[in-house]
Amino acid sequence: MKIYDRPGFPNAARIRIVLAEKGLDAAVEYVPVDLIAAEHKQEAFLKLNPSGVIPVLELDDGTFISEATAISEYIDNLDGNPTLTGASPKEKAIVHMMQRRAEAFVLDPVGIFFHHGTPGLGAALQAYKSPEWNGREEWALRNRATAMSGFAYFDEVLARSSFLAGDRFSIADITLYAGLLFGDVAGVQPANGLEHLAQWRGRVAELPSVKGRSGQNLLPEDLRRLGF
Ligand SMILES: N[C@@H](CCC(=O)N[C@@H](CS)C(=O)NCC(=O)O)C(=O)O
Repeated sequence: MKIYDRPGFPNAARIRIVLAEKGLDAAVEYVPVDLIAAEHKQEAFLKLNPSGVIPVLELDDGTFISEATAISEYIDNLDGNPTLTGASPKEKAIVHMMQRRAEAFVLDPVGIFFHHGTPGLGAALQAYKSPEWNGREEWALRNRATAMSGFAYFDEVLARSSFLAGDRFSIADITLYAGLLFGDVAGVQPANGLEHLAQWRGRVAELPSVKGRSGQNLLPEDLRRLGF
């Protein structure tokens, strides 16, 4: 299997955590995609994923699978013992629902704010993003507000259960965790006092599949090019 991604990007981190949870990191060859040079918007990459985003999984038979959730489901089911995407029909449905909420309430709006309300990944990629228009700033700020409400919503969920979909760590938690990492970079952070969310984040950060993984840090060369 090959994974096309870039270390340190939130959707790349989702897959890297799934692979670590399943003990499959060594089974994968990583192919770096230069997001800052907009490599993922060029024809060669668009043939792999017409959405023009990473991550993409390439199977040994040449099949390309994109969308972090689809890739996660594939990896989780490979050993016939899904632990991150639900085992029973009810668990699967609840994980799916909460995962989608984590995307829609936090990860996606943080991404919109990052790309449209900040300089994002720089000039080369900005050319592929939305043009300047009068409503752009308001749209970015609305998405930041959506993410802030999402943080509060998940704080309430986590007051009632250990993880987003119940007692078990799942891809829903991984998506929200990636959203929080992305939020740190984009300047969209939970309000003070969301204690359940903060405690959950601390617990997730300590998981062996998450803790100290270099794949969660942006490459130094990328940081330099972005002016950090
Ligand atoms: N819905 C996609 C989102 C993937 C995504 O947005 N990936 C980011 C990197 S974390 C990306 O490629 N961004 C580049 C861009 O937006 O041009 C998924 O679940 O895989």
